[in-house]
Amino acid sequence: MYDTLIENIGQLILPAEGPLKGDAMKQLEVKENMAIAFEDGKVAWIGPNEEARKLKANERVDAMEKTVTPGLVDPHTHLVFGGSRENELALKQAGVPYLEILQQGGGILSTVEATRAESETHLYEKAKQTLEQMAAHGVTTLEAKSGYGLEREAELKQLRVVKRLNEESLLDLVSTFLGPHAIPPEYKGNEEAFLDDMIRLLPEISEEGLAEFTDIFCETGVFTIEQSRRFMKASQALGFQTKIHADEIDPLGGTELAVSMGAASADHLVAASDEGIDRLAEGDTVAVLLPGTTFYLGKDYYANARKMIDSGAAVALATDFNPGSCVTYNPQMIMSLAALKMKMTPEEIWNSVTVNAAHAIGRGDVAGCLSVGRKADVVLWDVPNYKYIPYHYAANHAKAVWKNGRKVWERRGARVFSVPQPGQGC
Ligand code: IZC
Ligand code: ZN
Repeated sequence: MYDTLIENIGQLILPAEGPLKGDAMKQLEVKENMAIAFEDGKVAWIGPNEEARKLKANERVDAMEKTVTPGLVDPHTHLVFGGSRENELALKQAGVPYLEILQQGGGILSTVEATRAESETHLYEKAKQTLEQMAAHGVTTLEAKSGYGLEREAELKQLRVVKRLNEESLLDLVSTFLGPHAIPPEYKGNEEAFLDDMIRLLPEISEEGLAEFTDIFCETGVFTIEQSRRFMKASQALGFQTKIHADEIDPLGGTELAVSMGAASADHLVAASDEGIDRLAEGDTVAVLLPGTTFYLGKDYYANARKMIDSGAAVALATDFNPGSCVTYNPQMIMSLAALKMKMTPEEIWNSVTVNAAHAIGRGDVAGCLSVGRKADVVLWDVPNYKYIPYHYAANHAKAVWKNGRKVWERRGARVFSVPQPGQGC
């Protein structure tokens, strides 16, 4: 007797085990007329729909010939923060660049002020609501960064929120310490001392199990290549895996640095050099692309996903959900941008939000693929086929979402036709 059986699946999407590099990203196994069963939180059976009829299950779900995929993995989010930055929209409209807003003490630094001022409980409650929305959009595993504290207590506060969300929610969160995210005003002109402070936090973060990864914003006016290398080395010496915000705006060479340091991922890469892209193809670093950010910053040039994939790199996609440069937690929107702005194919896109996204956060063995024995992290989409989601943009196509075999979200239809009023009968 299975716990749950999803029958009558039109298309079941089964990404191959990864990480998938280059041409391997162009393949995607699509099986028609299928069924899938869960038991004890794991996938227990996958087979043709006609064989499912004789199986017994406590709950039977009719997929109505729609599409089923692994739960989405979002490998780059700034989930926990105080406040919001809608006032910066007018500055953006006036053409003030993102880095200039930051130099003026706004941008990341305004979120730092709001985050420092928030209680841990408030931050938790706010992030919890976002997490629920992420699940509603098909996300079952995600990465979450700190980086809006820029001082010991406020950084630890954010990391404790991520830890608690991981323990108390059904979703899996992977925690990243992004202490070197900006230079706080009190350290202006004293960047090395600030970096030293962030490095001094690493042992405590490691001992308390508050993060698995570290990250640094390597960008003009923020942290240099040399500072990034120093931080990554210090992180690795304590057993952290590393990530880097690299070559987002200016081509500093963060992509090359990431590969040479064996980073798990290099993220953004809009301005990555040809040399950097060649290095990605040779190395094990996953390129995490964030087209939602390019879109939101109003830029014309997107990361060169085509060249990366055609050269042999492993590409993943993420939302970059944050209050300043990408205010969406909907990976389905990112999938449309990947298709329209980066010319990625539907097969490449699905591999980028599942198997490769899982590898970018060290979860390739447990997330992003579906096979017997793996976690039952599954989404039933209200779409006829997998190509439909990038095509029909900015909607939420998720119909039901399971995490470890438990339904964490289900769409309830709007009541806009013939709503029976109490006492009126049906
Ligand atoms: O709050 O602006 N790029 N960090 C680096 C961000 C964007 C987040 C933000
Ligand atoms: Zn980011």
